[in-house]
Amino acid sequence: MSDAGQAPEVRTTCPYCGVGCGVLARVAASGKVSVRGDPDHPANRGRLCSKGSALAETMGLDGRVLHPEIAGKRVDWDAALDLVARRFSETVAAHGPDSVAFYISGQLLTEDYYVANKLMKGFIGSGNIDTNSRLCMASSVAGHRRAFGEDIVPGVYDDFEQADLIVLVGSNTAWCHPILYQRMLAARKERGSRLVVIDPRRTATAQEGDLHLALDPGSDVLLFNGLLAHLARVGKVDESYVAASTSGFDSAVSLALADAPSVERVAEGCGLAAADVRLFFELFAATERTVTVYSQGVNQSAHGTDKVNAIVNCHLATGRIGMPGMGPFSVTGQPNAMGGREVGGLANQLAAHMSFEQAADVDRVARFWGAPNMARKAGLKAVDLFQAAGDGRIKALWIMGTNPAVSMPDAGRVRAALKACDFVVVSDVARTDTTRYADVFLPAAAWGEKDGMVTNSERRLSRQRPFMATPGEARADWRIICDVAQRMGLGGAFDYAGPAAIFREHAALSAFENDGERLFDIGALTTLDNESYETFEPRHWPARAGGESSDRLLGRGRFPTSDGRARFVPVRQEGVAGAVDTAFPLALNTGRLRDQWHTMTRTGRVPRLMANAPEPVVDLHPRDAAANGVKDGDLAHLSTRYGFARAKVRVTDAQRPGQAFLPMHWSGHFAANAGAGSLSSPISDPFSGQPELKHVPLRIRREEMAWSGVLMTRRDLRPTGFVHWSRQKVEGGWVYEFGGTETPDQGILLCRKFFEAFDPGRMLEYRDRRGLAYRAAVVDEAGAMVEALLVAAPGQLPARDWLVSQLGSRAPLTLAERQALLSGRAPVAVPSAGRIVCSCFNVGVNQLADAVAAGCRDLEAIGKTLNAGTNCGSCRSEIRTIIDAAHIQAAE
Ligand SMILES: Nc1nc2c(c(=O)[nH]1)N[C@H]1C(S)=C(S)[C@@H](COP(=O)(O)OP(=O)(O)OC[C@H]3O[C@@H](n4cnc5c(=O)[nH]c(N)nc54)[C@H](O)[C@@H]3O)O[C@H]1N2
Ligand SMILES: Nc1nc2c(c(=O)[nH]1)N[C@H]1C(S)=C(S)[C@@H](COP(=O)(O)OP(=O)(O)OC[C@H]3O[C@@H](n4cnc5c(=O)[nH]c(N)nc54)[C@H](O)[C@@H]3O)O[C@H]1N2
Ligand code: SF4
Ligand SMILES: [Mo]
Repeated sequence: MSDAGQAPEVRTTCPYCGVGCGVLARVAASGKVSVRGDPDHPANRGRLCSKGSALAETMGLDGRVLHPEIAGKRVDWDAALDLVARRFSETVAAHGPDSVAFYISGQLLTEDYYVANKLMKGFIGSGNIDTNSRLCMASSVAGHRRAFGEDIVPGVYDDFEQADLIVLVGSNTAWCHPILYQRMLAARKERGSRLVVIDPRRTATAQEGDLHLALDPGSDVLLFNGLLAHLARVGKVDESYVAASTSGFDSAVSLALADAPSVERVAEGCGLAAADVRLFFELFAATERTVTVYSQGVNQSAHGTDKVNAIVNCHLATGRIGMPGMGPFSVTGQPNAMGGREVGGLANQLAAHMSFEQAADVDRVARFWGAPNMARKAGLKAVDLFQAAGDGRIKALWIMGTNPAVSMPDAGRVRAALKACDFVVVSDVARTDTTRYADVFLPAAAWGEKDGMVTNSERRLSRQRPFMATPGEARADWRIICDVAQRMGLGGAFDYAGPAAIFREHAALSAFENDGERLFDIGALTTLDNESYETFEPRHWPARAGGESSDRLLGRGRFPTSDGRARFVPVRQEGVAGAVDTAFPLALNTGRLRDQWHTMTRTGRVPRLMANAPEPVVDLHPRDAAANGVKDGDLAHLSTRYGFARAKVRVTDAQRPGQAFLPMHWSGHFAANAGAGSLSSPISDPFSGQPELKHVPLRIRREEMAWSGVLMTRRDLRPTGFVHWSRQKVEGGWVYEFGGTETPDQGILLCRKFFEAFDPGRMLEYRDRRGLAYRAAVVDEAGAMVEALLVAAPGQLPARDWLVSQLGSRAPLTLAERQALLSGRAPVAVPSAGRIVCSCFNVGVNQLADAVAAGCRDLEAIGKTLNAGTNCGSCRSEIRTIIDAAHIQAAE
């Protein structure tokens, strides 16, 4: 009987991005996990992207921590929970509620989030609970509240299929919301809609666009002010809508006209061609069904809230909001970023879309919770919160489901703060750069084990359901939080039978004394019994008790402001935060790669997800590479006013002159010093507190390396003492790249330390006479290769594909192969696939180039020959680039 027949498939939701795709997961009797897209889930209708399709490969216990620890030593739950409760209680008693804080995450389920927020804001009595959504969504939340009076995303995903124009602003949708992007492309094919991409880089998304505006970093307000002024000039303002449903139009337009008086001035200020700007303005003006999608290029900015309002102003002026195919659309990043906003997880929000600014709201939440110590004012936002932990104002900090030692800007200072803080608790599923600073580690249940609700970008609630037993002593986050609350003497308010009970309370709070005042109302779900919670089908909010539920919001009706009108917010283009100067002449932008998720705790352990971008790389324009004396493949030293990092250089004209791009993903678990957070600036938006992660002045130089090495091993090692290392997961083990500034001799000595653990009888070694090259290998009892090490002058390392393949094969070596180990040459010619482009079918650049040379001229032909690009579609734009590059070469 096949594995597949043995266990039922469980319907759950992908734990990565905010698209919120439905997943069907199953564990076979053999323990093998399989996943596929849920054809009935409305977000993805059966499709998954590269990360979602590789979920089964992340389910092993590699890297998991399954027992509580105090000071790095295993303890039982009672000891850990008692200590956390005692230290938090004592600190509050001695120094007041504002001396403690929680820093939580959009990885948490709604129920976890709800109880964490209730504990801090209602019972400890402080607003000091903030979340990584501060780095992610805070500007959109602030912009929505300024314009609509409430944090509302008006649209739904169907709008992407019903629009005639989609404007993507600061969003690399092809890589970061791949299934939405596929839906947009499919719709474009069908209805001929246009795609405009506004991003300083030529991203995979921009490559497919009909128009790419590679604007100067941070100049979005000017562009959208220019658009508003243009709409006013050409009579495209919907006067009756503006009069009936909005306020503040005149002042917004006069400021826009002053800021952006002509297309030419906009073009000049944004670094764009006037013809392109005009084309965009005309398209927008002429197309009723327009959706403007935005994410981190807008939010992660010192002027992020103004960028959001500059965009929203244009939709209000045209009345294009909340109608089919129309509206501003902030796409969320994390799986439950939206759920976190519902429960009020940000330090300046209250639960259920209520706010600290309204005394009645504070009072209402306090009464609902029966809260004895209701917080009355907003708490510290992430950047300030870590600052306070560093200078002793926060004395006890509990971090859940996020890795701030890597992902916060000015991360060096955040690590120093974690070290300085008296008491740090970390709930995580794995060991991370942050858990190193934990006085107490609490092992949480992971995806596949945990049970609860998430909400995606289009306000659709879906269930995450367990399909595996929770291993070791790991516990669900909501339970850990309630366990601590109980030990703090708050038992009654935190005594839940399970997530369904917490969810019902959350639903009840949303409807409590809510007579249509707050659009976030899921009162209909207050009566979900355990069974209907179990079988819950994905649905949008609002879901009012007894009322009609709707999908789109804010269409031609009232807004949740005091006068029922939406507000235009007059905004002006400000200079970018931290201008470049002669000391730091480049601008560093940071963001995401196609196949990695954040700090790589899961995706970094999957060989096929590591294969597309195996090491940290900084992208530079050819002009800047030349001006700074670096070439393609060199190791570069990057520094900003906040810290430094090292990465390989890739020279590409996808970057504009003056700008560099470094992915945000590499933590200390994957490279020596490649963290973007160590370079990024903590300067934040004054309204949202969201830091400027997309722009920081940078200087770059070549790192003079004297030797380089590569270690292929089955072991999961954390090297120390190297100037540079990074590692890549492959089948059967890991490949470590090393580089050093010491003499080659010393480099060899450093690398040989890895082999001290092995019986010399199992080692084969070769050293060239001049002492510049060294090769060694270790075989096991069966004669299969366990480890191999190559050291040579930079650029002189022999090919390693064959050696790497030996880690996966584990077959005993023949005599010829043993000799080959040391010669560094494969015993038989192995055609190298090259860097992997299609991670679903493991197809590399070399194979693609061969196929193009053999006559494949389009994606379809490539798909037929190699399968590449036919599953998740995430690689299609890269394949197109390879085809186009071959054409250009052929034409020359
Ligand atoms: N593969 C993958 N997907 C993910 C994630 C992941 O880690 N990996 N994370 C998820 C999360 S939490 C999030 S928040 C989303 C983020 O999704 P995105 O926002 O799409 O991702 P980023 O790469 O951070 O940034 C988007 C783009 O903003 C551009 N940009 C920089 N400065 C400016 C500017 O001044 N103006 C404009 N218009 N654009 C600018 C950058 O060049 C970049 O291409 O992705 C989600 N999806
Ligand atoms: N320079 C730069 N920095 C950035 C960004 C950028 O573009 N540039 N983007 C920012 C953005 S938008 C975001 S969202 C952040 C993301 O940054 P982080 O939140 O730090 O990223 P993750 O790696 O997702 O961290 C999640 C952690 O939670 C753990 N975890 C997973 N599931 C669970 C669970 O169920 N319970 C518990 N307790 N733990 C769990 C994982 O093991 C992991 O350690 O990074 C931000 N930082
Ligand atoms: S687009 Fe990919 S990462 Fe995002 S939810 Fe869907 S499968 Fe998961
Ligand atoms: Mo995010």
